[in-house]
Amino acid sequence: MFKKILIANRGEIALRIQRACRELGVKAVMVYSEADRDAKYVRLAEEAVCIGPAASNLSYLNMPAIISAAEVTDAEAIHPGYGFLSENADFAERVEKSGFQFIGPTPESIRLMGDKVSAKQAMIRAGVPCVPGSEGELPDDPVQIRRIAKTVGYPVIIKAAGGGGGRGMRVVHTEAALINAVAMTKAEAGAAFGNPAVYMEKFLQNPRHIEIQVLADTFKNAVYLGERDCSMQRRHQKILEEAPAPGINRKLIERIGERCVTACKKMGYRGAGTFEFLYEAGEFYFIEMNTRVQVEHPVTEMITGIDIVKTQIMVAAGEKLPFTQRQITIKGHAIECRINAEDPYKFTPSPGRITTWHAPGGPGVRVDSHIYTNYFVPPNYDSMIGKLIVHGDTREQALARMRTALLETAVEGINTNIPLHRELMVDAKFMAGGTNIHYLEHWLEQHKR
Ligand code: MV4
Repeated sequence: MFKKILIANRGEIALRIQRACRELGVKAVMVYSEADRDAKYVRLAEEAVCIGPAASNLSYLNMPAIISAAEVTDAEAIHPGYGFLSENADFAERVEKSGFQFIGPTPESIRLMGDKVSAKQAMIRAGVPCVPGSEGELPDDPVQIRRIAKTVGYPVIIKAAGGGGGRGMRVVHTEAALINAVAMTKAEAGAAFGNPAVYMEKFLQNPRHIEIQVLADTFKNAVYLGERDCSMQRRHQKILEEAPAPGINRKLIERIGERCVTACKKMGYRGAGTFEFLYEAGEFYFIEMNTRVQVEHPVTEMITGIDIVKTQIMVAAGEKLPFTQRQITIKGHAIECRINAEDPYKFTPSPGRITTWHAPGGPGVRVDSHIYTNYFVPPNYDSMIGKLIVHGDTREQALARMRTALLETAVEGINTNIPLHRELMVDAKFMAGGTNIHYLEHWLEQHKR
């Protein structure tokens, strides 16, 4: 095992990774921006290095500053967390060229999955079901583009190869709008991602967003840890997640999970990964793969008892996965509410000083947060200040525990989205389970105030 690793992130995930390091007996070096000097995980760390001013570009995205911090502190590996540099293949490459272990997949895997066209082709080769569409990048010839769209059937969606997470896509309903939409998406993609390549898919109108968590080691072992339902979102920002996904046939999940494992083995995948699917009318369609630990990983940890962050570090250190697929069982139900410093209905950010913080507790309640009374939420970063995770034997018990946890939670001094979560936990349709990716936006429209 490593003696020391550097954590190249901030906020709750920096604390989460630090906790995993302590459990493993690994020393953690924290890096922080000037805005994060007073962070709890910086105080708790045996070592911490300031890597620049508040602006992310100059600190958490500053590759030379992070690699220098690893050099001066004699760290052996770098954990990138999520966001920032976590899915930057060039960073992973520079980390390894500088003699450090990148805690994540190889730069080649990150690059393969970062290009959504090559990712989809890899999945087709591995037998993972994908959304019907163009075979690879769209050609330039308008005649051929129209022919592909006719075969796929309208509506179609044009997506940038360099996009992902909802960036660089356009829905097309008619042949009349097709060629212009392709040109517009290509132009935007060229400007935003430096890659004008686009591809086409059948546009699914009312899907759920279901994702499969995988873990792989460097000995060609890979497992899946069941699925998460992340359909409750607004403008591509998830607000709550749960596992397992309500009402989906377990045999179908097993078949898809096994395909994901096959794909990992075929591409020599290492570490934690997430296969994102759209689920509609009883079928799964792969859309993208994330090559990092995700915000919502705790719901999977709660239902499997497996520590995903610890396992990421272990496989990066060259250890074998300490469990086989047969040893992985799903127990009960977990729900995560993301707590954001924002107006609960207008979603405008609400940075500032937290004057009161009371964390909830009790059976099956977990709080992943770096905040404390008197903590100042900086305006420079994502508004998420923590996550409330509950586990229960059944979904109903998990819902009841989340209602209690949200009731017990007190945050004063800033606005948070806790009132929205309290309403969703008693919403009849959410309680019934299985709401789709459009549900929250419709709900907000009907609950305008
Ligand atoms: C789609 C789709 C419908 N049909 N692809 C948005 C984020 C990116 N990961 C892919 N996205 C979508 N791709 C086809 N063929 C609808 C979405 C989509 C979406 C997907 C997951 C979660 C939330 C979403 C919100 C709007 C659109």
